[in-house]
Amino acid sequence: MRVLLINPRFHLPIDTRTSPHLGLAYLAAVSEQRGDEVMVFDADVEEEPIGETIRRFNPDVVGITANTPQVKSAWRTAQAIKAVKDIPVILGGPHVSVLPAESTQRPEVDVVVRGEGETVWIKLCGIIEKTKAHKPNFTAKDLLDPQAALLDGLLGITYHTTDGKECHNPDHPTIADLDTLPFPAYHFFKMNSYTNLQPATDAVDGSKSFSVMTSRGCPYRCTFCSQSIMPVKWRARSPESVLAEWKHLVHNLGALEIGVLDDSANIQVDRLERMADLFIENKLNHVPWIFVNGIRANLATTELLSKLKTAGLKRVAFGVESGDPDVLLSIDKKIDHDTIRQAFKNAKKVGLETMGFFIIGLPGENEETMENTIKFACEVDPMIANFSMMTPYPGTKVWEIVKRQGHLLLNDWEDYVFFDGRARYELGDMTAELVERKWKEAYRRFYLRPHRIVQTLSRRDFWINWRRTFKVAFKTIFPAKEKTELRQSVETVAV
Ligand code: B12
Ligand code: SF4
Repeated sequence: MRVLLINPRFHLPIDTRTSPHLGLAYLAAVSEQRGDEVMVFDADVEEEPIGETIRRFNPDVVGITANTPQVKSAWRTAQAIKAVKDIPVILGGPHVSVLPAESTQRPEVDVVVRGEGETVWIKLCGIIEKTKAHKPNFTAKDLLDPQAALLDGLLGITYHTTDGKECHNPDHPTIADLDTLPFPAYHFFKMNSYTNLQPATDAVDGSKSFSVMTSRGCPYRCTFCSQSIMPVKWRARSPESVLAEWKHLVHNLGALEIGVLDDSANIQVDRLERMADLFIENKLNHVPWIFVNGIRANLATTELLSKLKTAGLKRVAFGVESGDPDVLLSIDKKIDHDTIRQAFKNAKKVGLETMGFFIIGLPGENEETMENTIKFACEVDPMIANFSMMTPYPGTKVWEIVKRQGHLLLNDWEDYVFFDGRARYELGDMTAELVERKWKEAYRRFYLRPHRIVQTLSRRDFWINWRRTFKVAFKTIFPAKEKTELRQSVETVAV
């Protein structure tokens, strides 16, 4: 079968980086393994209108990924496809996994695959292929025909039959052994069109920068986190499987940096230690790698971090979220500030770069708690501090709290991003004005401290990326007057 996988276009309010979509890379790999002819259409880097691609490639089935701000673009893409050819259009990804029926009740969407996608996708493609073989004039409608009941037994999907009945089949079990998955199929992506995901090294472009997932899921349930796609059960690949992928990336694809995307990479410390040993034994530790997401601070010992550094780790991130003890307790992060302080100290002691994630505007916040977060960020002083404006994604506890007690200021999925400087809701005394002011203040106060400015200006990658960095900063955090002054002073230094 000809299979088309799509990442629909979505522009964040700031100029972010573009990297190949790992979920689609896995789906492309399992489709290829099944014997399908695969094409990936990443609208972020494609020039051709989707209708043209459909005419040219003539797929038998289309899969579209959708997180919350992308879902409307996914629907528009599905409409454009259906206008050319009535083929099955399948949606998957974080947003539609939580609100599947919202999509399947639309005529342009046939089926939603909920959660981890590989197994269900393959089974669904098998059903479509088999039906097509017996029915030369097959259309997407045949798949949803209640008489034919083709999808009745397929777990993990939601669809509306042609007579309008919503079918929400039970969840599909997760993949028990992640080592059985093929490596992500990057050869279907236009690798030269990407930037690196989160720069670990200077001036490396997307064709040499790769993402790896060594485990899936997270045993925690922080109230703000959209953990809908992957279940509570944490599953890890064996160190040997990760090593094999690492070798493939370095030796076959020429990787110059690697980002580990796990939600909770260090749940099993001995697994990470074994991985580190293997990287060292196999002389792969010259390639720098980073933890893109936070690792658990309570398990970040000096011994572990030091071994990981020898294995090539360059940067480690910790999800701090709040500097206020009560707010930290309320979000179920199950960590305390002393543990976080110690983790940053350990990382700095062994010479790792550090990154901290902070949130402004969690439920229960007021000026004082936000102030505590800014102060704590300055105290632990990571090399990169990322302050997110709290955005309540569907399926999270915060979403429920805001719906019940607050006043949501958003009514368009395309606004569900956290970098555009606008508050997403008001709750009790927490007004939009307060959240927006403190969010901007957080960036200004953290990055405009004198020692911080000196540190930033002395980094080579800052000078390589300074135009982009300033464009982002101007667009997001600085008021007009400061923008002009800052631009003038930096441009004077830069020329
Ligand atoms: C890396 C990452 C990014 C990268 C994206 C890189 C890329 N091109 O993919 C960057 C930094 C750019 C990014 C940005 C954003 N991200 Co992000 N990101 C992640 C992260 C950490 C890993 C994604 C990943 O690779 N997962 C591993 C793969 C295997 O899983 P997957 O992509 O979900 O795909 C699987 C299933 O979902 C399913 N599936 C997915 N698509 C499809 C399609 C079909 C047809 C089928 C059948 C199945 C299927 O099958 C796949 C294989 O099992 C996730 C957290 C997480 N654990 O997933 C957050 C996450 C996806 N991001 C999230 C958010 C909120 C964002 C932003 C909106 C944040 C912002 N800035 O405002 C933006 C949106 C950007 C955009 N343009 O749309 C949320 C999404 C919540 C939601 N309801 O939408 C997540 C879940 C984090 C969280 N826990 O809250 N992100
Ligand atoms: S924020 Fe991190 S620790 Fe908390 S639920 Fe999400 S992935 Fe797990």
